[in-house]
Amino acid sequence: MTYVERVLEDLIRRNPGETEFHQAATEILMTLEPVINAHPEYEKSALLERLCEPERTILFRVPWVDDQGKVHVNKGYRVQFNSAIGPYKGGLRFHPSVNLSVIKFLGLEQILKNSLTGLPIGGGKGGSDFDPKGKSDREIMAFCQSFMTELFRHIGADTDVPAGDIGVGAREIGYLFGQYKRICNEHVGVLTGRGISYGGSLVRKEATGYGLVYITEEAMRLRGDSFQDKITLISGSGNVAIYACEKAQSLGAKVVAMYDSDGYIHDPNGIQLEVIKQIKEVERRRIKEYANRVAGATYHEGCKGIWTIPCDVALPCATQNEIDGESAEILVKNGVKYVAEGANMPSTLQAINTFLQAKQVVYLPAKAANAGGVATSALEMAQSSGRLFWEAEKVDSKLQKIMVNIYHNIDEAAKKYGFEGNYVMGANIAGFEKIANSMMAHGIV
Ligand code: NDP
Ligand code: 2IT
Repeated sequence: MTYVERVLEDLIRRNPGETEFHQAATEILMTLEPVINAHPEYEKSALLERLCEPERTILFRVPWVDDQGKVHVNKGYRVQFNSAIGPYKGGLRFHPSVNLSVIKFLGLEQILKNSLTGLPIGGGKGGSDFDPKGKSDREIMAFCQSFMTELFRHIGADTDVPAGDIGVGAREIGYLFGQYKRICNEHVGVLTGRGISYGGSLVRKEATGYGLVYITEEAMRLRGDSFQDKITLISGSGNVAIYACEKAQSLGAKVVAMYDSDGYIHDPNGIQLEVIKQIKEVERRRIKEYANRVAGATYHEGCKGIWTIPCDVALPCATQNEIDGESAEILVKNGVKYVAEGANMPSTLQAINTFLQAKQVVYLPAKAANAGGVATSALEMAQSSGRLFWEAEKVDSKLQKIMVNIYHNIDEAAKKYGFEGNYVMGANIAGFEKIANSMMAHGIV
């Protein structure tokens, strides 16, 4: 048994039931074999065992009172996974499916993603099993204040800087920041994704979706191709999906379908994004509404059917394991050329294999493809510590350069180890090398 296999077996045994964490660790560790073989000193210093064990795991109670006066108790999490290259950095997810396994898979991915950005940010993730759906603004505020009343003692602008993820957007970040500032009496860059009027960065809201399209555009450009007239599917209709759609459409793509967790809409004439924004960002209603408002569009219950629509480009932007092996096979059979992941771990291990084996498909994995969000968070941190405010063009051009660089780095890392075109290998290896160097430099810590 190799070192990598042993570490993985131990990890699965010592973290029972954490299926999402096992999945992410398997995907990552199994690609690191060539680097590990080239560096026997990594095994001697138990580098992989240390990488896979969070530096700190914080679990806490979040009590809050709803509008009827009923008391609820949710679970709160912050996993401070790895600070080798910078302060812990990563989002907070509020969704009923959140558990320790989900937060750990996200945290492990985040370490390598943040390394790929080229910026000094470590990896962390947090959240709660709180469900923001259907809650009043006051209930959201009460929950966020209670969550921060514990979290504040573990975070800081140079220690750990949370941001948004599923269920945590501008509104939640505002309430979380307000409570942090009240408790600590400090107006600092302790959260990113803040409003523009109180320390946020222009383009952060759009950054994950735009970045996803920029890296895909670079992959297309190098193949003499572009987004022009590409039939595109985008899953989800939240922050990442909406801004991926906006940028893809501006480059000429024809986005024909999107979804929320109830079902998908199909608009063969091309999605009218203003209608989606109105329904999702302004009214906070279900995507089903779109079919009532736009002639020619249809609504279909359930999410999975979206992947049966023939397309050139698939941008999964909702959640983990939304593309299983069967859906991946249908996408490939229907001729998909580019699959780029806005969501974290949207493809199952079987789906990844299907994409990698299909020679016609360029597959850009999440930790590279969706790194634009956290990269722009790091730009927000730089502006906060410098007490500066950069114009949108400056942030956007930095984001674009970062995404193009990520593409070239993962491409070169794949080639270096003899896996040309395999960006899963490329992204894991390129992200890992910088972490490994830093961890070795720090000694056994
Ligand atoms: P949002 O909460 O804004 O949107 C999430 C979208 O995904 C909604 O349309 C939601 O539908 C849908 N969704 C969530 N869970 C499920 C599910 N179990 N089944 C089907 N649909 C689901 O989140 P974001 O757009 O911020 O995040 C989307 C993905 O992108 C996540 O995987 C996140 O980790 C990743 N990501 C986000 C970044 C960011 O900066 N925000 C950065 C990098 C990655 P519904 O409203 O019905 O729940
Ligand atoms: O998954 C992610 O990279 C995010 N949710 C964004 C994290 C961040 O700190 O901006």
